[in-house]
Amino acid sequence: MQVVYSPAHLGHDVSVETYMGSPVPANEVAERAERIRSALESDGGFPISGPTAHGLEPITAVHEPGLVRFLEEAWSAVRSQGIERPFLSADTYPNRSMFEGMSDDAIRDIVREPRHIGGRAGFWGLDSAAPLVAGTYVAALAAVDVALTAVDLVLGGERAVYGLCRPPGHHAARSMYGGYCFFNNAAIAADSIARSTGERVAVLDVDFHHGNGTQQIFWRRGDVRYVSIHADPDRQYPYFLGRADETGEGEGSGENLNIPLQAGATNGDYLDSLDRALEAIAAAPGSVIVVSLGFDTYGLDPIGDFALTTDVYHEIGKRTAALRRRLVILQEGGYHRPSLGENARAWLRGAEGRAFDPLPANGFGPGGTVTG
Ligand code: SP5
Ligand code: ZN
Repeated sequence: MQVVYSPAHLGHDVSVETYMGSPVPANEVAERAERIRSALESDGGFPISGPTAHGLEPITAVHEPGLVRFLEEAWSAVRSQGIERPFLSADTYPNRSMFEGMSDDAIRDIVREPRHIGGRAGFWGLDSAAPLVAGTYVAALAAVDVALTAVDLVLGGERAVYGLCRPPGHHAARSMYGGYCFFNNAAIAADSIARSTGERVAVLDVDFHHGNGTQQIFWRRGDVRYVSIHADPDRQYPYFLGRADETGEGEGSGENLNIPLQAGATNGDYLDSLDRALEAIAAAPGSVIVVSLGFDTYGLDPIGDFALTTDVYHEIGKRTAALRRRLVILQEGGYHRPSLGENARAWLRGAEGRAFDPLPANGFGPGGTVTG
């Protein structure tokens, strides 16, 4: 299987993020993508090539131009405003209750993007745990190019291509970044496929977290079906979206399927949900699936609470490919660094119909048997 990768992600790296206001070791670090790249290189079956530049048009087809401008200017504004911090994170968010009692018209007239960069980050940001640094914008642009190059290869005849996107994308909405995501790589890919083929597209999101950004972008669209299996937002980020009763509106009515799962979800629980998700995808026409692939469902993930094991990723890839649609597979989260390479290799080999073939003595945590 062809792999698309760009070293530009290396410019977006941090050692610390904040969790509920306190500094904690960063989760979404450059080492993640390097672990995956090196495991795929060692496998020998995954030729890696660089992305081609696709410009801003496919990005602004999905994202508000003001968000793009903010991300482009943010780091130089941090410096020119004399803020000596290792990364940018919001100071103040426009909580909706700040405007309680004001009409929508009044809000539109009065509330605008401020000049202070800590306020600007609050205006465009979802949460305080998505640090932005000097190389973030260039890395985020490259991740989109990785996704769109994977799209080109698939539309050019490849059956499945893996885009090693970093930073990830599925929490980024039309006018919002957050959750370690800046541009929504999968949504940009799905929108681009829908526009260039005129076909319907499905997004299958198997990251541990709900892809609130992807859901928001396609909420009213009938041409892109979004199906996600994730931690119940009652207990996990992004907290405010991801429930089963969110099904879309207007032309998008019935096109959004959320499958929330309980803490401790096992391989068997997950495969049952996957079969439901795949049924929903098979029920709509279309020949391409965009996969938002996260490994934060792994049992040892530091921020997830599911119990999946490496062998189940092979099975998930295999069942996804069994729909016999073309696959644009894009990397999202997954934070247990030692297992990332093997988990990615297992998933992608499963999708290709190759045997699991785990590396000897390279199991992490409890072994597991696929059930269900
Ligand atoms: C792409 C992706 O996976 N984004 C995830 C963003 C999660 N942000 C919130 C992280 C909350 C971490 N909770 C730590 C709990 C430690 N016990
Ligand atoms: Zn995630």
